[in-house]
Amino acid sequence: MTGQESVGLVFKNYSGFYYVQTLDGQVYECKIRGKLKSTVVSGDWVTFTPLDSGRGILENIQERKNLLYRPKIANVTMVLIVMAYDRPSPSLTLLDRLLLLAGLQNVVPCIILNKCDLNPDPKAVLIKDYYPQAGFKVLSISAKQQYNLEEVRDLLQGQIAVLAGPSGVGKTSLINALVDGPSLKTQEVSRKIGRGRHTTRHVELFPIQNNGWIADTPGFSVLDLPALKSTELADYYPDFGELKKECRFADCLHFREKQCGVKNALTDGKIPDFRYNNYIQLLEEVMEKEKNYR
Ligand SMILES: Nc1nc2c(ncn2[C@@H]2O[C@H](COP(=O)(O)OP(=O)(O)OP(=O)(O)O)[C@@H](O)[C@H]2O)c(=O)[nH]1
Ligand SMILES: [Mg+2]
Ligand SMILES: [Zn+2]
Repeated sequence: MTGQESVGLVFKNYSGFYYVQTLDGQVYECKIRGKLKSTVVSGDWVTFTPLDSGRGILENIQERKNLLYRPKIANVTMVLIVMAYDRPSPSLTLLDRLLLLAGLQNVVPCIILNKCDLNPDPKAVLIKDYYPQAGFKVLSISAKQQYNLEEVRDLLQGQIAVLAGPSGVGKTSLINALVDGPSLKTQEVSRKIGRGRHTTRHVELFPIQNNGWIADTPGFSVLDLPALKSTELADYYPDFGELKKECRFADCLHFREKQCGVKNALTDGKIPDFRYNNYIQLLEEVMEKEKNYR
């Protein structure tokens, strides 16, 4: 064994090799040391012993800030929730569910409206009109026409980000558009496994200029909620924040209670019906789960 240990980020794990990039941009193909029992995943910061010709031995995993399960990836700081202007028409229920999940994982959500080269579906218009004032970042982009990609790159600075959203909204197209040029990963993938694109079996983080990383995910439409108290659900709604002060009860669920600030805002049209209805749907799901914990 030669030299001292180095620190780097695991960005890909493929057929027993862990690909680690150091802060100065060197890439090492690492094998795992036998004593290391826990599973190493993409997004893990690790210490490793560099060997010659770009190889290394992975020694230890540094403490994780979080661990997402779908996709399995560590230390995620941001999720780009992608919906399309049209084709497919946005799912507002999935959007609100993903925003809640991001909040629960302590990950910053950004809403990306892709395909802004198309005429917006009415639901895309609702997203553009409502979510910025509700406290969420919303960006209109076109992966196909390379519109507003600089803003996405800026967002990703210093982040480990994952993409989320339904199938067909353009998540993979966005990665391809962001990670242009002779990027290390495509060369590596095609050389190693003889295919142009990665498969869904392993999670790969792709480098974005200025020290950001992003992972692709296959599209999905339903996600389980982790354990959560019904009284805490509204904490994940920044748009309910001020309104809650007008609720009569401190533990108001904004559901069947009278004198509720959130329900008043609904009546006044300050909270749109769809947003409130999605909240109630999630609330009922949380309450149903709560029963099982008792
Ligand atoms: N008009 C238009 N079409 C786009 C844009 N971005 C992607 N598409 C098209 O949308 C379709 C789906 O794109 P993908 O990138 O495969 O979508 P995805 O979200 O990765 O889908 P899954 O992998 O199934 O989850 C493709 O036909 C793309 O060419 C865009 O900005 N504008
Ligand atoms: Mg895809
Ligand atoms: Zn209330």
